[in-house]
Amino acid sequence: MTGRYRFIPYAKERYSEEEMIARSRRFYEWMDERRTVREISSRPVPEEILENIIKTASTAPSGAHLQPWTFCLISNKDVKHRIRELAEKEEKKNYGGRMSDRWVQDLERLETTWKKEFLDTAPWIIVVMMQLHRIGKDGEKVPNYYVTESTGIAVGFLLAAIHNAGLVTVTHTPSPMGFLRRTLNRPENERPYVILPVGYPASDATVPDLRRKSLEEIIVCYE
Ligand code: IYR
Repeated sequence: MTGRYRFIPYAKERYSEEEMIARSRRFYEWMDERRTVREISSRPVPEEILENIIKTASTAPSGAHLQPWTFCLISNKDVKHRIRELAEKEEKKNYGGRMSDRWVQDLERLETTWKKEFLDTAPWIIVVMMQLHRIGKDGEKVPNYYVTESTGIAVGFLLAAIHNAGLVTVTHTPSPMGFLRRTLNRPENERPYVILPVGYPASDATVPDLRRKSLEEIIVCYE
């Protein structure tokens, strides 16, 4: 690796306590409006928005700051359709017996199926790849660290950025996802992490009227 980083001051006090309370509440209320949407409009979305969203994701922390991720940004209709065909082929097998009865039963109330129309309709698809290792000067494997965790955090940032832009997505994880590396012609050190179709919600899109766990259900206080 190259030399050490230069360290720069960061201890700026940004907000008063009151502002912090208001901002944290407003951010929570805004994030609480985010929903997974499976019906996505074909209405075009400017590429610049997608670039900003991806730049935001890449501000995530990562193991040893190695940023072990690649975002494949797809608008090509044929590539999207190919991904749909291959994803549906796997999902048909998953819903048709590869997932446990309990799993299918747990998904029933969300009404998900093997059909993934959003892979054709969404103007953009982001396929997030994690870089399992780096490739050294002589082609040798050089390790990355906490690759799954780092990429997961970046995807969290990505979801927040998509919502912030006023767009919607669904975290789609057909299993297995190996076909993506071949279809997108990615190197062997990359492994698909998730597929995110991005766009406006379709005009007739609906979402389940679900509830989130209350604070009491998710928090344990040690005061
Ligand atoms: N990967 C499949 C199945 C699926 C699994 C879970 I857990 C979900 O929360 C939703 C779907 C699919 O994408 O349909």
